Amino acid sequence: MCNQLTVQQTAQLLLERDRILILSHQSPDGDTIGSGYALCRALHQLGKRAAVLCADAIPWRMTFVASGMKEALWLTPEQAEYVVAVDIADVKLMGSALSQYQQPGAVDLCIDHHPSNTRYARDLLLCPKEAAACQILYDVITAMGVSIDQKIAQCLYLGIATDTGCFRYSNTQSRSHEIVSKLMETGFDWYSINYRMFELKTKAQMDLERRALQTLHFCCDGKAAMIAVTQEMLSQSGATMDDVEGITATARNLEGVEIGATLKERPEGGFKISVRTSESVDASAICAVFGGGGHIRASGCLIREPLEKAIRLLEERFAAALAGTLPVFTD
Ligand SMILES: [Mn+2]
Repeated sequence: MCNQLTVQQTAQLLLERDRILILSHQSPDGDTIGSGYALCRALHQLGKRAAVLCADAIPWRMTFVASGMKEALWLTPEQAEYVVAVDIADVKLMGSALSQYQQPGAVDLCIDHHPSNTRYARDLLLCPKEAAACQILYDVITAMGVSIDQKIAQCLYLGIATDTGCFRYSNTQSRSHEIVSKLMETGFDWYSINYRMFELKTKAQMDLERRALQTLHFCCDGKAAMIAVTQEMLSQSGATMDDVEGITATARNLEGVEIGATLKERPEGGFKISVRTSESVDASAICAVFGGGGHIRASGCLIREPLEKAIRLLEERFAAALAGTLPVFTD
């Protein structure tokens, strides 16, 4: 049984609780981390004990969210009496390290913006129209009567900037700018967050990009482009697969290209394929052929074949997709 709550009810519920454990999803992004730490800081400001728990460490670009936390108010997972999940659409996304919170009834409250939320929590504040979970957290924290200081502001900003691609993606709302305008009144340092999140590259990352870009390869009369990232490139550059996040967009954003794909080699073999397409091509239909799926403009799948074979299979599918002869799967 899942109760749908309003912002006011959610704020009221949190005000009545103490010893609150906040969960973020695995491979954390700025929105789940920003939501978690903003809420945690707001609860600390009210004198409540609270902590954030995530299966993975906070990525180094985002570690500022945890600076100067009130350690006396932090708690261990065992001390928790109330569990809140933020920006987590499905319990599976918590990661196997947090399997105990994936049992039915383990999560008391979920605050999320994914339309695909599986309603696993007892109480749910789901606002699928919001560009970022941090936009919902802004409302909840304000409704709790907490005054938003610079530390909370930078957490909320991190989430909104992350999920809107620094206010460039089509999901960016006037409300995103309105909230950020309020946050900026606190005088927090937004420039350094933008710099760390959207501009700064490590040398290893640059080296990996250089190696990967050498594999850039066009097909279908220049209407499709592919880039491969192999395990060898990772070890040669000292980078990780997270460091090539932007490269799929690079292939798709080339002039005249309607299908951009990256082939990322897995340590256990085979390739994880990410496909991005223009309006005229269905990325999920391309990936469905290989047992994958996702969104209409951005999808993924797995191909358990050597690189050359994987490229050949993709080329065939891309040609069919561009010709409009791809079979359409309904699920
Ligand atoms: Mn999000």
